[in-house]
Amino acid sequence: MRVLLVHPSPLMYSEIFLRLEPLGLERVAAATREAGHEVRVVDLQVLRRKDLRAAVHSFRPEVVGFSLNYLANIPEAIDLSRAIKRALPDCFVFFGGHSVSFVAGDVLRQAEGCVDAVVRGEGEPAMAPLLEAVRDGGLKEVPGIVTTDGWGPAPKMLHSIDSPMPARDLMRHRRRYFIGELDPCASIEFTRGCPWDCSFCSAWTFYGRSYRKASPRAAAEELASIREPNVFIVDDVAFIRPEHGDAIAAELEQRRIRKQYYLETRADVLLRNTEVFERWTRLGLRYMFLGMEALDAEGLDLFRKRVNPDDNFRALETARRLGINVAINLIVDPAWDEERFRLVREFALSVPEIVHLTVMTPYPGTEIWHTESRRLTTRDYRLFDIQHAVVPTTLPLDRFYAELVRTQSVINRKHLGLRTAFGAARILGDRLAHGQTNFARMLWKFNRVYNPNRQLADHRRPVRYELPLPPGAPVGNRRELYIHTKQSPRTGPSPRPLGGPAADQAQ
Ligand code: B12
Ligand code: SF4
Repeated sequence: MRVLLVHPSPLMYSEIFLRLEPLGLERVAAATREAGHEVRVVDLQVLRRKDLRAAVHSFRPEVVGFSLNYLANIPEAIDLSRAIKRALPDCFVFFGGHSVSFVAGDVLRQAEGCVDAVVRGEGEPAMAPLLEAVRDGGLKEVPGIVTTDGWGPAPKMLHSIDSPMPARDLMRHRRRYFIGELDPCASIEFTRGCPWDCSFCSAWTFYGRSYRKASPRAAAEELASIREPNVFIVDDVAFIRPEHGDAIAAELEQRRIRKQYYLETRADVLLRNTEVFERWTRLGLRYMFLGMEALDAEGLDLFRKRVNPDDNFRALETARRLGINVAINLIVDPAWDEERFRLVREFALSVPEIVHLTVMTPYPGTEIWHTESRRLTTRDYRLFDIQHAVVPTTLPLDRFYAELVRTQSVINRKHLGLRTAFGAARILGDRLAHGQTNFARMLWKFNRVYNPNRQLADHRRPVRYELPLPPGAPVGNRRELYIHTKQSPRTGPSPRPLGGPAADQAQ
């Protein structure tokens, strides 16, 4: 069959710092191709709407699948599906990906017939049975499927993440993927899942708290096949198992592969497995994202981060000693007042690291979606991008955004000041000389995008699609939040009709 896979547009507030290849969709594309189908991919992060229209008209897909890892992209994907159905009424349109897996039934209802199905969970194992069913019938039997007729069997999990290898060859404009000065930048996955259970995060609920590792040889072979000099390791927490990080490093050393790497990890993992990170600095590890989340013990307990402030600060010292550039994430609680923002600015200016701020947001699939007692002030999907406040703020909303943006720009000025002093000009010159303009654009765009009035105005846009209401009840058994469970696929939730607005959360 002719299958077109689409990744939606980038979210405005993250596009400044990064734009990365859609690895999940590339893996879904690879599984589709392996099942004998003809596949094309349109990534709207780097292509325009008119490119999608052109692909629909020239390729005339029989099936179109959208990747929806981000809630904020759901309205865009529904509108695009409607347009595709208008152009090709017989085309089977479906959604898959992280976030849509938690709100599948609601999204189908909101799409009013322009989306035929949502596939929950990992996409690779679902593609062959799905396409067979689209052609020959039997949709209800596809693992992970949800249609307006009800739910199919539980989603299946990949046995090994070694294959299929992402179909990177299908991506146009690969040079547009970058993260900060790593421009251009590819992505790779060494492990899948996370064994922790932070209350604000859905990474562990999606994978049912499972954790899988690529074999070191497969990981090294994949890295060897990547042309870009820079690589973002997408793992939720890199190098949890030191022997795994070491084994991949050994394979790379043997093959003499050297690139520059960016990864995400936790403070306690960095402290526990320092030698592995040190070994990776010799292979090119340059940047690290540390989810510190809060500066005090109370905040860390609230997010069930299972780490203490001392470990966080010791981890920063360790990273500095290893010469790794660190970006720290802190979660802004909408309850913060001016004094709290001032303290955060003071902290951010006192450390050499880059401090990144995200606004505490209850998402479907997280525990706080169920337990957060503050009422949502909006259910507009587009505002669930962790840059907007979706629960009541202590400060009036305009002052909250003014403080947030002020803090972000103070931090950004510090960052740019440091980079100018220590070589941004050189890096910029080097990238431009190689025709890479992503990093330069990032430096110029900040003030245009980060603007309190703009953020406030985002709340006033007419709303067409809304998130379901959170159930607002304590979570009895946390396994009920999982998308993937360790049960056999046949014993998962049996086919059932679509329920009321909170039906997906009850799942
Ligand atoms: C890497 C990553 C990124 C990369 C994304 C690169 C890209 N273009 O896709 C970067 C760093 C850019 C990023 C940015 C952001 N991210 Co992010 N990110 C992740 C992370 C850590 C891993 C995703 C990944 O690549 N996994 C590996 C691949 C193989 O898996 P996958 O993409 O999930 O794909 C599988 C399934 O989802 C499914 N699937 C995916 N697409 C499709 C399509 C079809 C048709 C089908 C059938 C199946 C399917 O099958 C795939 C294979 O099994 C996840 C956490 C997680 N563990 O999922 C957070 C996560 C997805 N990100 C999150 C957030 C909040 C963000 C930001 C909004 C943060 C911010 N404000 O800066 C931005 C928004 C970016 C944007 N849209 O413009 C949240 C999503 C929250 C939500 N409910 O919307 C997550 C869940 C993290 C979290 N802890 O809460 N992110
Ligand atoms: S925040 Fe990080 S450590 Fe916590 S559950 Fe999510 S991915 Fe795991």
